Amino acid sequence: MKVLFLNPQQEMGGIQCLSAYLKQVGFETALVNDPNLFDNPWIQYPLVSRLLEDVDFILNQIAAHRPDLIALPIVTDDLQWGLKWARRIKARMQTPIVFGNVHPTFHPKEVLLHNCVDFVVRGEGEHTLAELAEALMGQRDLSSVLGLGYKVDGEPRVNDMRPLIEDLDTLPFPDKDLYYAAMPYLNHGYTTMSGRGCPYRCTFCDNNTSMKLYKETVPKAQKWTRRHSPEYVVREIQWAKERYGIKHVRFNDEDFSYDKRWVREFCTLYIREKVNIPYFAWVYPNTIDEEIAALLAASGCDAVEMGIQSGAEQLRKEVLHRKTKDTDIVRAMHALRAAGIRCTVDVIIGLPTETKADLDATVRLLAEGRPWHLYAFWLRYYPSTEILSLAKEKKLLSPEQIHQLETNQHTRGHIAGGTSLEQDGLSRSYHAFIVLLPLMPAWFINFCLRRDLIQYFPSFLSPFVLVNFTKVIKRDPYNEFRVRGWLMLWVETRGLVRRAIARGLAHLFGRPGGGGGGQEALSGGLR
Ligand code: B12
Ligand code: SF4
Repeated sequence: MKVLFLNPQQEMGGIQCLSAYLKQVGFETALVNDPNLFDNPWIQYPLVSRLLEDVDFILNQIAAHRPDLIALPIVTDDLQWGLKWARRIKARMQTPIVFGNVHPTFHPKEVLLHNCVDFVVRGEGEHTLAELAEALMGQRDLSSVLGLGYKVDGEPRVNDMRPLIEDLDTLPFPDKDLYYAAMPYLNHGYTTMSGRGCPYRCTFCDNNTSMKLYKETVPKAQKWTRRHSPEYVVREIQWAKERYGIKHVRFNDEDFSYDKRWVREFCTLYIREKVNIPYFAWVYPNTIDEEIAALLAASGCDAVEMGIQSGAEQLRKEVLHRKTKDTDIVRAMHALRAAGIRCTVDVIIGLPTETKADLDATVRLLAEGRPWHLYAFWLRYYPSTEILSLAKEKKLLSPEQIHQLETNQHTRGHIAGGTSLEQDGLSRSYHAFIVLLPLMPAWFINFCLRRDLIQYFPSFLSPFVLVNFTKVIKRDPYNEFRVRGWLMLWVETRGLVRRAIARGLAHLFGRPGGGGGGQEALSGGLR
């Protein structure tokens, strides 16, 4: 039994966990990547993308693997991408298709109503996917697989949720070989997670929705936030260092420092075992004080990213359900700077009920904290989040907009505009100003605030271009995303050009092929 994952351009942590587990229990796995260069959550030029898409190349690769099950990770922004590929695959082969990850977790029936999707996996997928594979081999009944959605006579059936995995240390290390073989540029920087779940309840976030889903549907008491032991994490990084010669680690946990005891143990062990690999982590403002910042720095943490979202304390509390005080945010930024850790902060623009005074408060807070770098995103309303219910309640969205959001026809990414309603000139001026703020001297920011000048800042400037401009000026000595981004663009574009030339030559000289994967492989993979 071979499970093939179709990957949407990014390095997907969940797929690496699934593949490692499937291999551990005796299945084969494979990965085919869709480079999706010009139509992804960051860059959206659908026309260019359609012109440059190499559909046959990807389908041929899939067929060449002769998979028994094709699995796609589907976050909400990728639903249309997933459906497009599932339809294309179904037009060429009968292999069953399963969708997993957040979107099918919350909307299993809607996803199953599409003819091209045979199964959905809800929540953590390791055991469910392995049991689905067993069911396809005739070793168990589909109705017995917790967390699975399937069809009976075309009608969606959704089984009960599966309890969460309690002891994460029982899981194998993520399957990096799978990704590095298909996308060699990813081996610049090692990404992983030291745990699962996040203790907070932000209204715009699917972490909150997932936690609620588990609480409501799994009878046994469930601990949503779980952590690997510090020993496991140190062993994993040592293993990665030896196996891949890694130079930097990126911990993708939502909040690396929510448990001070764990952080103390981890940092002490990381130093004692002489891991000596610098790392990046995401942190939450309440959890950073002088002690934790110093500990993180001593163990090798060189950069963090921290969401503050808005400088308006009341709005943060009432609309976002983030109970952080302004003073905590400023203290965290100062503690990190004093410890020598570069701090990037994230803010969201276009929040429901946000006023000009709230935007001024955000600028004021940032001017006081002085982050090293920052990202300003537009709000993106995801279906099933609390903030969408709030916007509906306050009648901030029209029925058409709600329909578009709930059926996911509206997929502008966070930088490209999100689904904020407040994309008027004023918000756009503030957005552009905030993105450039790390490059401005404090006196200039305060001057603009005092004279109320930000509203006149050019609103036509593209935040995407501005963010990249600030990154050129404030260079991060080791930013795996930057390195990978450029390498990916180079490798994938080169591949595209080479295949186009090969095809042109083949056409000129009347020879078939040139599409990669080859006709032989293609016909072999058709069922
Ligand atoms: C790290 C991260 C990233 C990284 C790496 C991408 C990745 N997914 O690994 C980067 C920065 C690239 C990224 C980008 C984006 N991200 Co992100 N990201 C995360 C984060 C914090 C961790 C992901 C992770 O590794 N989890 C650990 C693994 C073990 O859990 P998992 O991914 O859920 O996988 C398990 C199950 O879901 C399931 N499963 C997952 N995939 C599949 C596939 C199949 C076939 C099956 C059967 C099961 C299955 O089994 C897995 C193992 O148990 C999550 C939040 C979270 N905690 O999940 C957000 C999250 C996934 N991201 C989110 C968003 C919005 C994005 C972007 C759209 C942002 C943007 N506008 O650019 C892009 C989309 C890119 C993409 N195609 O995924 C949202 C998605 C919300 C939604 N409703 O869709 C999340 C949930 C954050 C949030 N709380 O709201 N992200
Ligand atoms: S802290 Fe981040 S991951 Fe956690 S609930 Fe809030 S937005 Fe979501």
